Amino acid sequence: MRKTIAGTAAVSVAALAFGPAAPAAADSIGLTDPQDTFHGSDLRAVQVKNNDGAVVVITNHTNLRRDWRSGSAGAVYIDTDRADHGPEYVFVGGFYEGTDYRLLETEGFGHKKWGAAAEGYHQMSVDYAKDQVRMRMSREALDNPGKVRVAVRVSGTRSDGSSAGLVDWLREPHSFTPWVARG
Ligand SMILES: [Ca+2]
Ligand SMILES: [Ca+2]
Repeated sequence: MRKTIAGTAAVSVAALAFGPAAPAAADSIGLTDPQDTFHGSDLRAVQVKNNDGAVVVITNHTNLRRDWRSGSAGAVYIDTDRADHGPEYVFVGGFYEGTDYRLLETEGFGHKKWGAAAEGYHQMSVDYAKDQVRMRMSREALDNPGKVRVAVRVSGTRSDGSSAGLVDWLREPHSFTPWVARG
């Protein structure tokens, strides 16, 4: 399956325009993901912004629904420390109406590795018209990271209640985006 890295192209153009003074790495990156299923949770794109005030992760989907029966949910694993193997945080949330979200510390992938709640501002919002989920974390909540990268897993439930085949990772399971430098 073909993947594109929109952020890389944008940075190359910026580097040409501004010469050696331009930053070596992007402070935001966008990756697309193919349509793997027709379920509303299906992941189509991920954007990561490593801003001065906050880290923002925006995911786009096929057709998000308010209905709880969609079962749509996501886990964004955040790697903030190269020296410590795997992700240090996970932002988990339901994408249907009435669900909650949490930012947790984690020792790796999978809910058995999830730990205590992270301390600091974080917020999630779902835009059903845009099929978009926006997760925002303060730098303090992530222990003031430099570069960050994320791995994204979404899932859903079929109308018959089963969820077989409805897990969709950005690229491959447990694979991270490139590192995104602090802006
Ligand atoms: Ca997909
Ligand atoms: Ca790490």
